[in-house]
Amino acid sequence: LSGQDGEVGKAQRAAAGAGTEPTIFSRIIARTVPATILYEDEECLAFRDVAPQAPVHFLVIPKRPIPRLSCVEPQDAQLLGHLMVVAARTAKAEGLEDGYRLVINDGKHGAQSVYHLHLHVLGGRQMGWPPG
Ligand code: IU
Repeated sequence: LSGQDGEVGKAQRAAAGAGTEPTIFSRIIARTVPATILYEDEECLAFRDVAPQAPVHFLVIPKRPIPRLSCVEPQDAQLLGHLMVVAARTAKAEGLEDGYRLVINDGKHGAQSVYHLHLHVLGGRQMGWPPG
């Protein structure tokens, strides 16, 4: 689906209240909502996306609820680098030796629907370019 009925419509509606309250990802971190967790340390969590867009699709999130990439500050650089290292290590553990795609959606035009910063890692099939 696309437009108002699909992911983009959901994302556009989510943008209206962006970053004002805790999201479902805070509940996944707190284990009050179940998720298939692939990796965890003090700073971040990696878990499978509930609506996978590729044979392997997981998210890497900071435990600190940064709403979106455009909110990050220079002092977040180490954390952001750590998220990418965890993405790469978890991709390797998932067997993605032929490569994968990293995606960060930011805000309305980026079609972000959950306002807790997350890296998407997608793999296990050939990706196209450009993304939609
Ligand atoms: P986006 O970049 O904000 O559009 O991505 C949010 C993702 O979070 C999306 O791929 C959802 O399928 C995924 N997700 C999830 O894995 N578990 C949930 O409970 C919810 C969304 I809500």
